Amino acid sequence: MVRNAGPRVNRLLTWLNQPLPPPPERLRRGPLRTGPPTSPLRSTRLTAQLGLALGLTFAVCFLTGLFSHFLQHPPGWLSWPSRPAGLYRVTQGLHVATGLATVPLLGAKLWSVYPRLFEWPPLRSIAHAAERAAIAALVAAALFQVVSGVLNVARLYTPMPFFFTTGHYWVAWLAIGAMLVHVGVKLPLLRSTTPDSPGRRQFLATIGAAAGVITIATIGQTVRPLAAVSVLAPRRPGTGPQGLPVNRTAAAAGVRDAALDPAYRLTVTGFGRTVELSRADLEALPQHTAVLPIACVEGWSSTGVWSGPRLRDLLAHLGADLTGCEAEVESLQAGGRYRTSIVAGAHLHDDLTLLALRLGGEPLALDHGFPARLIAPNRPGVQQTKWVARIDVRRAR
Ligand SMILES: Nc1nc2c(c(=O)[nH]1)N[C@H]1C(S)=C(S)[C@@H](COP(=O)(O)O)O[C@H]1N2
Ligand SMILES: [Mo]
Repeated sequence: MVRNAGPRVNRLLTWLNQPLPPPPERLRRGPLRTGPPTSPLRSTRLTAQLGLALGLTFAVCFLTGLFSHFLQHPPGWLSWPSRPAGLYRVTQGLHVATGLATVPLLGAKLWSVYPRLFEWPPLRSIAHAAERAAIAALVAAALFQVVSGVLNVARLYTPMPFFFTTGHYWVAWLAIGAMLVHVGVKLPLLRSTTPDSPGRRQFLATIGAAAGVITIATIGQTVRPLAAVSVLAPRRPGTGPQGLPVNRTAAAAGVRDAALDPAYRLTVTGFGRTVELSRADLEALPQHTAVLPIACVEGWSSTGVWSGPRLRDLLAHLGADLTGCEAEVESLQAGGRYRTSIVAGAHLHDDLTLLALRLGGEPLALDHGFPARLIAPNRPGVQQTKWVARIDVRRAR
């Protein structure tokens, strides 16, 4: 077997590299004949250095994105720590910031290589066709990630005929896989000795400045001291009712009447028992204060001073041992993707996990989840359920 492998591999390589017949000459029109307008700025070195920067932003985006995905869809075997309390705020802020800084880098990189689209003949051999197909997949996946991410931050869902989270997650694997192959093939070019382009440094400085401007114009959505200069940030810390931005209002969620109804009761169930508590009952429990951010997956975050009973004290009403349990927190909302969330593991027992009744010392604003909302450390905003109506405790799967 092994002895025969050499000749076989050679035969395969010969087959892959045999010249393909050129396509008919009449297809060779426009830029396929003349090539696109050229620029002396392009060079292998420029393309390689842009590639290095993109490799870095992609890696940070991919890892922080995986973290966000697994916090939101925890596999059964994995239990996330609830501390550091602000960890998710940092990782998701980085995810969105590096994603946005990718926009000018990717644009410059594509500009630096696009004349190759007009190579003739377009496919020289099967090996050449495979290489071009791999690059096409990488470009498509990278553009998809950047465009869908920006649309999500801008909350423009109409152009996306798929569920953003699922599409963005699976295409991330495609992008990172294609990128690793591409890096493997092109790594030697980083040390390339081909002639450099004269304006490379200035061009890189301009692209770097563009990335810097985008970062400063948006990072204030999570870094409060920069909020004033972040003119492109869709949400800013410190704004909105009680100094906190609102993601979905009570009116949009269709819960206004139910939330303001004096007959409101929180239902806590589990282990065959059910307890009903009015807002006055909740206020009579020992109150605790937690300084915690809402850290939205869209990249904005803002700290609040929350107070209310601890979730674990509330569940103690069921009179059962909570070890190995999870709680499903349900809102008054009739539908919608974020009407429920699960609290499990360290989060269930954490001192800072509250059923908040107050924000900044005042009763919660209706849009922040009155009469009661969940707030827990190191957790994405989508899981900080507002307008809580019911908590179901059960053994974790
Ligand atoms: N019931 C319910 N709770 C919810 C949501 C929702 O749509 N319905 N949105 C979530 C999202 S995506 C975020 S970022 C936070 C925002 O909380 P805030 O509006 O109080 O800032 O609430 C979360 N809680
Ligand atoms: Mo969110």
